[in-house]
Amino acid sequence: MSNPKVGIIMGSKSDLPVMQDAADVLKELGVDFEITVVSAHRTPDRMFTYARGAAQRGIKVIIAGAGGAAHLPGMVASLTHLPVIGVPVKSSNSIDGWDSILSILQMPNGIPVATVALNASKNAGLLAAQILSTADDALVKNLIAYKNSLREKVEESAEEMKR
Ligand code: RP5
Repeated sequence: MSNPKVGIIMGSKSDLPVMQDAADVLKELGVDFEITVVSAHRTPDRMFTYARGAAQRGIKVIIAGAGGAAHLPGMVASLTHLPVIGVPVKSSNSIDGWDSILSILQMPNGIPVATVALNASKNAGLLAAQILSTADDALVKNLIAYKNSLREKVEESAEEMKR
């Protein structure tokens, strides 16, 4: 995309099936994003370059997903002033995902990562859009329409159950 405002990164291509939900909801809301693989452990130099350069390239929010010893969100947060949203990914060799959750959630004071639920990259995308909407009235309208669509679905379900 020409002018990405959200950077979606993940520790491995194997995280993509989970992280795709963030991309999909950003697309639905009309938010430009970029998406790539950055591994804290396998490509530390790439992680440094990405995190240090993101703000200068116009990125406003970073969504970082990783599984296992999921150090990517926290390390990226340590390298940039941008808000970082962490997505714990339940990888194939994980201990029910608790490894991913705790290694993203338990950040030291001073370096926050906004951690969403296990595999919940859709909420990460929505949260990124909500952060951007504080300075974007058009995006506010799209978010309100999105929330209205959720409400309508629940109301439709309630009506169906009456029948
Ligand atoms: C983490 O290890 C990745 O974020 C992924 O969730 C997990 C497994 O990676 P692969 O071995 O599938 O590349 O770094």
